[in-house]
Amino acid sequence: MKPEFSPDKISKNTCHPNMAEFSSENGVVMRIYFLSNTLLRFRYTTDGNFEKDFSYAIDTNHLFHGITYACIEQDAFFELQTNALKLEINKSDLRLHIKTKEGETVLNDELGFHWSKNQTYGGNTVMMNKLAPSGEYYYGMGDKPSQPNLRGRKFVNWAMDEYGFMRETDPLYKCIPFYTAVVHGKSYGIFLDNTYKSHFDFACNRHDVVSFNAEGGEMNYYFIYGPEMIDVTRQYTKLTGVPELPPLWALGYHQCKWSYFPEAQVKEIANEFRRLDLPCDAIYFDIDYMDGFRCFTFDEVKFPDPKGLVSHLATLGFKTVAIIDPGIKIDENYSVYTEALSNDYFCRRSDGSYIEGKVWPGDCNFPDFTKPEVRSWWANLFQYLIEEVGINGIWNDMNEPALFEAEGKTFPMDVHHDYDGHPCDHRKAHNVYGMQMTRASYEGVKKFIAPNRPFLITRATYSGGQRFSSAWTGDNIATWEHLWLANVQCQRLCLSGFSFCGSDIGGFIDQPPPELYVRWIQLAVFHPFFRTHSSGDHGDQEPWSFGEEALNIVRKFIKLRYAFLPYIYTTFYQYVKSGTPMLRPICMYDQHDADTLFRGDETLMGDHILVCPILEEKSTGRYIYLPKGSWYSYWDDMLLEGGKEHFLIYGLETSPIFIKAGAIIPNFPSMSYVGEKAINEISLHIYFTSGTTTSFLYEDAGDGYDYETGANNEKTLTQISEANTMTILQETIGQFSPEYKTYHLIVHGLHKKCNRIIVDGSEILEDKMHFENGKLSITVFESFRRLEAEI
Ligand code: MIG
Repeated sequence: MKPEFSPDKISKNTCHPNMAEFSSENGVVMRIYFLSNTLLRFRYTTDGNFEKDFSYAIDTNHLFHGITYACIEQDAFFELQTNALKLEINKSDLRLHIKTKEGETVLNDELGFHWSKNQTYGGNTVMMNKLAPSGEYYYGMGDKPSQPNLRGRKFVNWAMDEYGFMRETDPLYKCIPFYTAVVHGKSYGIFLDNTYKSHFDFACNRHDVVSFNAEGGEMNYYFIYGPEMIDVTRQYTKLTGVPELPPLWALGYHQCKWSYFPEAQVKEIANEFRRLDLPCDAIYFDIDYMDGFRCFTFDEVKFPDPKGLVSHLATLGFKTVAIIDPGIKIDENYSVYTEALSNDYFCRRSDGSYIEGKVWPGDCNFPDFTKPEVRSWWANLFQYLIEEVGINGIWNDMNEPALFEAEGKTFPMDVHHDYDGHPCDHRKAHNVYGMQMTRASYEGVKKFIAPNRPFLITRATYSGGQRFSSAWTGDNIATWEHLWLANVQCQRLCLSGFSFCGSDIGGFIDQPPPELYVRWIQLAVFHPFFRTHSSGDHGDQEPWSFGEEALNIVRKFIKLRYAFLPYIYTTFYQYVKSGTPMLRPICMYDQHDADTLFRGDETLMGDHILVCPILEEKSTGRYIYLPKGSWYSYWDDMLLEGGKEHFLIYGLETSPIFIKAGAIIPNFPSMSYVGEKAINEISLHIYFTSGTTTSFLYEDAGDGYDYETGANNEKTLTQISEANTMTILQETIGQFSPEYKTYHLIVHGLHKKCNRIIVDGSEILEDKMHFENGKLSITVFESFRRLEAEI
């Protein structure tokens, strides 16, 4: 083992306004930045010199501007205090103890910061050990295909193309070195903002130690205190940024395959969706649309008139998304290549030659997306696809970066990167390469799609990449295990600040049996990104490819997605506004309930819908743990008590969906695609229960930017009920005038008709109330403020 070093006695300390600095006798300097009462940043250098402070992850617009803190010297340690936390720093070895203000332990250093020297490349491997008390559990870490609760596991962060990955394959495509921990009801998070290959060990090698280290750079991590887990994710997400609101169509159903071509096939697929009454908003062009896999070109034989095709699809209500890879074909007759070459935009190796790698087009060079000038050039290339051809969204693939036949399947480590003016080798830039590609693509799409909103999707990314693009989980397989994985990975991404995510529905590799495809659709209806994709070389994967029964069920569920769109869009808005994850594992819903801490199947989508996939073949039902509280079973309005497991029956035509009692869920009328027709009414499903429950509805034009200047509504809908009365209050902030003028209210869970209903002072006539199967329905004005019902 290499010799390891650790800090010794503190020789000096300085308390600056928002930052404290401690130096040890052997040259270590630790800085603690007090960003907020609950958000702290720690940096260490071993030779007294800090690197220039630069991060791709941190959102430059974040609002954690720093706070003042108290610094008290004790005999054995320094004590630093915020309004929420107390830190103790040992004078003898710089080790750190984090407590609540009240003095309860949150997190203790074990060995704390230590390092070894990197003899091959120079610099250090920087390491951190923390104590892992029993009963502490770990979650997060991006796309790791592992059990939800990570205690006992270890992971590597290094973006990798893993075709046909399996459970426990590590690393995968994405690199999000962030986790949250729950310990005896309290939660905190750690974000290691270091882009080198990093390793996290959650009490695996040593049962009582959590460690994280990086093979270069600085020990630079953030500590985030909740104490609620959801607030840890929110703070992390605010720190690393949120995306802008997507166009509403991006939350509809998307159909993809590698690849739909020629033109006639694309049209046929589109027609089939409309003929079979299957709602769908987007169709994808995978790599075969290109001329010899040259980015920003179309194959003239397969697609003689791309612009005509795209506008034809638009008349059918389809948006189009086209793939773009980072590899640029070495071809002197290809302008993208010659432009990049003459401007020196390609990545070079240490001997000055360009990095050449084989991908789909054959030998390629690769733009250095970590250079601002290269990003603006790349952004401008989208003028052709977006503005001229009329493509609506962009898909970035192979951006780990992935190379065929290369050692390690990626660039050699001596490749140079600009890193926005902080030149470095590939060891440091590898994990951000994909993210910087999506950043450049985002800038381009945004520019040319104006006045509409951009939509992007990527495979590789780093912390903060959620600002630029949505993501999918990569090349999965049509197996039941992968259905389980899709569920776990999407929840994990949401926990890790990356909510706009989904999996290839049905599996990318191999063909799913009809039953698996149906179960996958049933899960993905509640994933933020909802797309079927397949490698296409083993049969078809359109909703009609699995027989009549499957088609009818799939149609019903895609329609359900469109019905729930206002709820899903509201959930997206909460993500954008507050960093609130869209999918919330039930441990995040109730971290104080120990029964939630190991479960991964059940999940909340937004505030009030709980879903759970059916994960087994020929299953007719399953055990489901409902968190504390009361829940309505969606299909039959049966009211179930939470805080325990229920065995419930689900034939193939239904899946576990529960609505929190008290919630008000908005639904759209049926449609074939977003914007097909004016929305003339929204249904509000009110789930009756005693007590007070608050629900939200966010609305705006669904595209464009008028919402930024006030054309949006934040509606708060509150149900206040007792056994015999129900009051519904609506408060609206905003100046958006929706097309619809009325709500169709449907009250679930009543045993009889109401005696009297008064809306804004006027009584609703008997004959305007309908009562059927335990549901009461009435129509009220969209502008109503107060409804009172006597039951
Ligand atoms: O080497 O573009 O994950 O979604 O269909 C395969 C072809 C390249 C990998 C992506 C997949 C996509 C495929 N791509």
